Amino acid sequence: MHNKNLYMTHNRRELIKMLGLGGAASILGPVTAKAAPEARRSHELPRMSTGGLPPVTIRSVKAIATNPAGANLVVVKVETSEPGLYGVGCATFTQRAEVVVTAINNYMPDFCVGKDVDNIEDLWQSFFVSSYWRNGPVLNNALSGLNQALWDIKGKRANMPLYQLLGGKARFAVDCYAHADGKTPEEVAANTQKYMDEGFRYVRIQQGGYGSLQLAKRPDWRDAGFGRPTDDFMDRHAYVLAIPKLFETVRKACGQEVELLHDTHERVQPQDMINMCKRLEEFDPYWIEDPLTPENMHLFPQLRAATTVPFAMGELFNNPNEFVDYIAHRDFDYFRCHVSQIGGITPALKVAHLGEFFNVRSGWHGPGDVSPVGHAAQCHIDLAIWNFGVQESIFFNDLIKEVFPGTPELKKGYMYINEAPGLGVDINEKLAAKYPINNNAGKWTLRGRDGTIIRP
Ligand code: GCO
Ligand code: MG
Repeated sequence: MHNKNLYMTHNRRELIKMLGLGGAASILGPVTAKAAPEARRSHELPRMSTGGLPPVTIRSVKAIATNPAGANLVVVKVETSEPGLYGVGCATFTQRAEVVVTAINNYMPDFCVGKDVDNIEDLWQSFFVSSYWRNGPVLNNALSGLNQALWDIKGKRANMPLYQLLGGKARFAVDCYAHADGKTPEEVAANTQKYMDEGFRYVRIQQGGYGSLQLAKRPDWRDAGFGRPTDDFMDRHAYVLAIPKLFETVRKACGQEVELLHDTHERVQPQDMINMCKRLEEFDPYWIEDPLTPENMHLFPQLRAATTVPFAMGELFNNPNEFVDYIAHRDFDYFRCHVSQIGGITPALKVAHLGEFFNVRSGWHGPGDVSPVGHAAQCHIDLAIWNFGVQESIFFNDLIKEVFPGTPELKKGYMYINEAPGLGVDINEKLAAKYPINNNAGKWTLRGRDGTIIRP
């Protein structure tokens, strides 16, 4: 309800509906071209957009950062020359949120103000190369915020939910997985059963988070005073032996039907990965996630050839082109893009469509460090693409829903967006400002037995 009232007050669109497109253009043509004087620089001719109406141009671009539930979230708000018409987009890089805010506020207004909101691809391509050096996590997140906001505006101007512009629904709702954890396999099995009882068909199982750190004894480097007390220690051996037992216990307790996922989080040596996956095959995992670090991708064909376990890969990829070869060689079965890390909806659609030709399906990254705007964006894509796999989901608490009105709903393991125009999610700036971001988003310092850094 929130979105419909807000956006339907615009005289422009009602006038168009009343008069029908053609008539309006002839009436409004010359007058409105003057509507956005600041949009036109001296050497630019007046531009006419769809249906002969003057273009709606970008009036302002700004970052809104907030941390209402423990994760730094950043969204971009794009306001337009049409009063009350604006869009929001996710630009969340939680570990370096402040730098993304600077990139947005210091570089985007000058680049975007006055430009036609309709030309999403042109704005993506031009901002993408505007820094000459490109494809880093900071600038791609900033670009994603702009890009998602423009798609939001496009949907509002068309008065349609975004998935309609992407081709409509290919399924009735978005199947999601829940996260079951626990100190022991029995505890994880009990939590898995709980999610199954709530209606989830897919459950990701972890024993003590990533790398099962609680299984590790006190490492020698701590006694040697090496590293910091806050550094984590992972015993790879304990982990590689524990995960097959975890799957065995959960399968015995919860049955064969539930789809079980696991995230190795790039923490295991390639050879250990092969051995562990071979021992997991009998438990029919739905996917094993990020089995290799981005630095070890050249070993994927070897891993792939050694086991039948399905793989999901890529939340750490920033460059959308990084997916091309591996998808074309079918080295993995699910692409795990963090949509804002690769630059937003526009590149995500391209990765998804590429995947269809090689039967590689989606598994967009969707933890707590994706804002509800970002969750909605990938939900719209999930509804429209054919090669949908499964969607990572989180439970949004009431405060998050207040800060982000229109946040997608999770029911019986399905995610539902609301049918409002655009992305369907807004941000309450006043409330968001009450929860400032911080820069202690985890140091990710993980060490092996002798203190050697493990890439997390
Ligand atoms: C996942 C991810 C996350 C990341 C986190 C980093 O599969 O959901 O691995 O949990 O660790 O997004 O900030
Ligand atoms: Mg992951």
